[in-house]
Amino acid sequence: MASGRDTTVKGLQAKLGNLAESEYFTPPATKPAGPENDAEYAVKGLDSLADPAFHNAPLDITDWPHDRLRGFLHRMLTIRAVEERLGELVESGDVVCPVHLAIGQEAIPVAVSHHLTPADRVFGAHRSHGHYLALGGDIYQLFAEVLGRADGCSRGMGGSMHLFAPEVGFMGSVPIVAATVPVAVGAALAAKMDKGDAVAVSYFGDGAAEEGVVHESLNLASQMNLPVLFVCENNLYASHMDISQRQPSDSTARFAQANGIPHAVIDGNDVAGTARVAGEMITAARNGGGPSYLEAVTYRWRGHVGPDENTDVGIRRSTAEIAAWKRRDPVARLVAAMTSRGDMSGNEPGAMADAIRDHVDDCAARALEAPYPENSALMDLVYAGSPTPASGGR
Ligand SMILES: Cc1ncc(C[n+]2csc(CCOP(=O)(O)OP(=O)(O)O)c2C)c(N)n1
Ligand SMILES: [Mg+2]
Repeated sequence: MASGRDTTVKGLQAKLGNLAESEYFTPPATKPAGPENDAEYAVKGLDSLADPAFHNAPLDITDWPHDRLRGFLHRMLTIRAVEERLGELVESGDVVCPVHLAIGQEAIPVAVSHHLTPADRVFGAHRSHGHYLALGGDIYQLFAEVLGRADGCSRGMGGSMHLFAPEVGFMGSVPIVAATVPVAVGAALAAKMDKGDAVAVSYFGDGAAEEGVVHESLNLASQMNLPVLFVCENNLYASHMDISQRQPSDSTARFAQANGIPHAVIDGNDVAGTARVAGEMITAARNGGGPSYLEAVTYRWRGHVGPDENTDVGIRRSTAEIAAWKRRDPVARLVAAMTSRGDMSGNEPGAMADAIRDHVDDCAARALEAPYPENSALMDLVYAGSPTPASGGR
């Protein structure tokens, strides 16, 4: 390195960290005088929803029957067990594709999927294992996909960030940030033209909300009154930068407001509350009410990519912050509410988690033994007319 520049990944990450911590990304202590200081133009923030000291009590489950809540718990535990196992497989070197874990965010897709059927059209992005699993996507095929095996849900050609399970309504995830948002709007237009009651769902992050195409999509969906639910999983980070360094408000719902779309900003770690609001929005979309925007505030326990916690790259996340958010654990809060109402006895949640982990481990073990695709399959699935995973069998 004649120039003395450090171009290693660690070096570049250190540089990114320095830049991100520089004055350019430090929000002003007081906002400059201007229309944004007028009440009429006030930009609402997340307030206590972004503070893990709040919203960590047991959930309000008053209106929810026991078996529904058990179903929520089972799905959330499944997502967590799968992602923990995937993290181990990254650490052991068995998984070589980038893996973005959503441990801590499980409640949102479980709550939303509760109201969906396979006729609906759901789209995700780079952090979508939970979106796929919450709809009932096959666990073995997910492991096989992330391990690059021929049995994978995308035939082992896509890896963690290209999941596809049309049999449960999951129409695809794509890691180009925000790329599936307009595709979901197109699917909603198709659903409307079909004159049925199917809806589209678009999951995206707070970082994606900074992409221009999201704003075009919101505008079009509003103007055409399309049956689409925008679900912004606001985990307060895009890669290694906190939202306070990227946007003048930590809430993205103002973009829906600007486009005349009904919106709600909620605790995304409350599966019962999220399901209640998502249900109202999806029902409205099915009945011709057009689009809605659900901003669900949450936090990912692991780093941007891979199993570690990102306490040493980019904007370093403090261990205290991570620990505080773990006290807003969507799983533990549901368990606490169910046990205090008498829905579950002391050791039942643990037994359920153990049984799920056994099944997940079995799926992972089978996937590790599964064959890779043949080299001759490389050009399959590239052009229209080639066999698709849905039609070509698995
Ligand atoms: C168009 C585009 N720009 C940048 C990236 C790199 N990138 C991948 S994920 C990500 C952050 C996304 O943040 P957010 O939408 O909040 O989702 P999260 O990772 O928090 O779930 C970025 C910038 C990309 N994949 N695509
Ligand atoms: Mg984010």
